[in-house]
Amino acid sequence: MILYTSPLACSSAAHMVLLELGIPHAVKFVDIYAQPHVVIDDGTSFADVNPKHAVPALRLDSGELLTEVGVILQYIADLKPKSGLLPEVGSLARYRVMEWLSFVGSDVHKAIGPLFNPNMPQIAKEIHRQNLNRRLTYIEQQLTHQLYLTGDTFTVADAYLFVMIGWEPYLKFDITPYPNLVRFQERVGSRPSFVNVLQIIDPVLGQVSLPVFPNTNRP
Ligand SMILES: N[C@@H](CCC(=O)N[C@@H](CS)C(=O)NCC(=O)O)C(=O)O
Repeated sequence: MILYTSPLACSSAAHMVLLELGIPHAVKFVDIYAQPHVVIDDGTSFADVNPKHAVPALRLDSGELLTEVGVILQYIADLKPKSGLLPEVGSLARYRVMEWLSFVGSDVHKAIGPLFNPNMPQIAKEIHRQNLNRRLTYIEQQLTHQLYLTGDTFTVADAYLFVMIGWEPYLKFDITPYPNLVRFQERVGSRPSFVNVLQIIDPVLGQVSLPVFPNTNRP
């Protein structure tokens, strides 16, 4: 299978989980900061791969394309059902992970995403930051008595949240008021799968346009 991903993007969670589970795969990097988005190694149009124009996209061995972070994470985890990254089908524990995937996807990810837009008025960014802080406060409470979102076991939902809060230094939202979240970030960031993702994306970082990420572009 082939994972279409972009350095530092939400798709890094899928990349991390593929590595975590040791699932054979190829990676194609997409410059989502170029308009239109291009697949870096061959310069082809990413729209021809995914008409939604977004990473992650997973090309399955059957040739079909799977999209949407939360679904791709579940698909990958289900390839190694005993890994514990996603509880078994039908269990309440699985619905808990899906509940978090949905919350991180719709409430956290989409509160942060607009902060990347250099044309977004400050007042609108402030509203998004307030919404984000409300959600981070909830997560902080959740992490008071447990190591991960659903308990003391790392799941795909943790990988997704981890990548989201990794955007913090670039986007001028601050997680230091949330000590449990900071510890969560340290804990997940020390997993070999994440260290491995960083090593793999390092040479690619210079090849993407990254117009919004650098601190100089902070709002
Ligand atoms: N609904 C999609 C959204 C994914 C998404 O927002 N991807 C961002 C990177 S984190 C992207 O590719 N943005 C480029 C674009 O939308 O043009 C999902 O859940 O996978």
